[in-house]
Amino acid sequence: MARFETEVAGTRLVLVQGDITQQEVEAIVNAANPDLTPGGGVSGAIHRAGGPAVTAAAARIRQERGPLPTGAAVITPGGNLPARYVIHTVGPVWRGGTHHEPELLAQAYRSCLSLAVQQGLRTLAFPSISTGAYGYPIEQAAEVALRTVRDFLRENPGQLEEVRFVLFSAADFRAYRAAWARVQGV
Ligand code: AR6
Repeated sequence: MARFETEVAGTRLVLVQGDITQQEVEAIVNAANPDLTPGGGVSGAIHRAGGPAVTAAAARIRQERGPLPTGAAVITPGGNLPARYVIHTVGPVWRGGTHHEPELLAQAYRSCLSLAVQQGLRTLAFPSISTGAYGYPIEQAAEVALRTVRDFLRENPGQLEEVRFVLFSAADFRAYRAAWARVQGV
């Protein structure tokens, strides 16, 4: 499986092709819907693998706080996953790029990173948020994702040991690898 590793301000930044439900990190991120129901895509897979502990905790948060706004994040236990926690965030639905999609996507990544640091977590894995059912073009999403993570790591040096992007397909991995080359050039 394809893998790429670099370093940003003392944190390992890893791109890997794979299944996020199998990652041995402290927390994995879920590309959730505002109601925090299992749904399909990566969210369905995470709820299936994590089991009722994940789905029930997410339902409780939904009941207490209402729908999760786009760009926000909450944390639940990881249930049966190798990861101890799941951080659920809602990315933007792509509506042509003129509805603040880049800002909202960046906010989703930042919310997850901040929550992980707040909780004292050291290793975190992201899927490619918004690039499935929500339709965000992957080349653009990858660039926002990587620039946002790079900037956060520079602003919070030494807080995280590893941030990993787990890309489901070889094509998605290549898109992130190419986006990293563009982001680095800036
Ligand atoms: N591991 C890693 N990545 C995965 C996995 C997996 N096991 N499964 C799918 N992906 P999506 P979104 C990739 O649609 O666009 C849900 O129904 C997938 O190939 O899961 O943010 C929610 O309930 C794609 O590249 O998330 C929401 O309603 C990426 O994960 C909605 O979809 C994201 O695709 C959220 O849409």
